[in-house]
Amino acid sequence: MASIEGRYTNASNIKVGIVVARFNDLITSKLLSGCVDCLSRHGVDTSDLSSQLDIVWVPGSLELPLVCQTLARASKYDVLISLGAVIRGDTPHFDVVIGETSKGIASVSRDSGLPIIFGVLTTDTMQQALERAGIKSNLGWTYALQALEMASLMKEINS
Ligand code: INI
Repeated sequence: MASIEGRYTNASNIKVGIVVARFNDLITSKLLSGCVDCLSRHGVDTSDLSSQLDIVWVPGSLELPLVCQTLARASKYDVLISLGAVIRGDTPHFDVVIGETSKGIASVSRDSGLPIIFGVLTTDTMQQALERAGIKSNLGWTYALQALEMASLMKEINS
């Protein structure tokens, strides 16, 4: 029997791409800083000259799938993290934005075989989003941990 699982160590040899939406930048920039902090504390070089981390900004969550697909096709990354914030109170087409974004990212991940962490916060209010982006905890940290685990797991399975 093989028991296979991802590890959080050896992060110094993985390449991470983060795609982050500017829409609701107050939230997404906090998710991004939580993400980068977690990656850095696990050994990923997050300096400006790093060859381990690229950060790509897009206008809104609806653009995340296309840019994730483009990065996946570049075959440079072990894992991608998509970051966005869709807040129900602020948009009548909330369901369209979150539905298309989540389906798009899942489809790119399956089609490319590259793990893509779904870090798009979906909340009813800005207050709830703020609580998940730093006031209480920062889910950006959790998304980065999940990215490290999945990058490691896929390497293990494919080795
Ligand atoms: N994009 C978001 O990331 N979050 C939102 O809540 C949102 N709202 O409210 O509409 C949003 N819209 C922009 C959308 O993602 C695209 O950038 C835009 O439609 C251009 O294609």
